Amino acid sequence: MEQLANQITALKEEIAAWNGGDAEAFRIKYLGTKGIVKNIMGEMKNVAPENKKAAGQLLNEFKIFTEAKHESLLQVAEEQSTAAASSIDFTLPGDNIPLGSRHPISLVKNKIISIFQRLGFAVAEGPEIEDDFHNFSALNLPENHPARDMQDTFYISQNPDWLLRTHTSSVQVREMEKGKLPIRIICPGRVYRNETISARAHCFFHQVEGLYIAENVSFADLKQTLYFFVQEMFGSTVKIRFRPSYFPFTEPSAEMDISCLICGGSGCNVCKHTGWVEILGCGMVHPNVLENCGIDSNKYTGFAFGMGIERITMLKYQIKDLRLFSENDVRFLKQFTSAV
Ligand code: 2NM
Repeated sequence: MEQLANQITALKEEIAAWNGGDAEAFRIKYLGTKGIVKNIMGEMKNVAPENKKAAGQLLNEFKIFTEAKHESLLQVAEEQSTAAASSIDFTLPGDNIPLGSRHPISLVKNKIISIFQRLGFAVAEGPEIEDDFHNFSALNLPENHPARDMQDTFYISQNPDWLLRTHTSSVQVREMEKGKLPIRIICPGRVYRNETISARAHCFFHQVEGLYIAENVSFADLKQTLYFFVQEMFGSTVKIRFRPSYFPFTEPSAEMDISCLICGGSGCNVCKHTGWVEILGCGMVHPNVLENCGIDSNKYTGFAFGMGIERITMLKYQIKDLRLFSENDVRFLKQFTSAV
């Protein structure tokens, strides 16, 4: 009993002398679940029965003493932090945060959108993870169709039916399925291909695809729409030409070229001395696609087109390497501060 009293007296001196401001360290050392107070409480079982009452009082009083010290340490800490806060001068000017600029892909994408919006096209968006039907089968690309080889992509191991979309046509399939006609939409977005990365290819890029479905839509409507687009995009002197091509989702299909912006058509490195550069693919929507999406192909016709935003941007700004778009080097990005 006397030993316990001496021990408590020594501890109280030690506690009274605690000057460290760290209230939490104090709590852990004395009041924690493995702390000194808890520990010394365990001594009760060694006290003789006639001394139990006195020892209990002593220990209780020690506990209250320790808790009061902890309380005062907390209060000191609180006062100090209030003092620190009130010493902040709110009238000082803030730090400058440099303003970024739009990515060239975004600038060109927004320009394309605004041109088509003036022709009455609405913007439609959809998921980047698609199922096989919306990305391939509905677009007249059934399983084992050889044209699927040109659009190898990344598959989701969780479900073999899921993949990263290879074009935004999948968004157009979703719009056609809704069954609300006529449809006049453009679909900007990121798409994926399983390609070896180089200056001219990447495993992802950005597209804008367009779709117009109504009664009596013709190839002449397609030509006029795209001619308006390139004049707005590249200037009124630009010329266009169409070359026959093949896409499974359109018939007939065509590739559209514009006269070379660099040499004006006389021949240079950019146009490989042909005077023309390819900018997009297009065609009349295949009747199978319309039917796959629940649209009566005897009543409705439509045109569609698709272009790579990177390609248009490279032409517009004379950018030679596709990889620059995704490296995020500020020295590259800050060159595109003004709107196109
Ligand atoms: C292209 C070229 C030609 C196209 C077709 C469709 C749909 F959904 F209507 F079938 N969407 N986009 C299309 C047509 C895309 O990209 C080079």
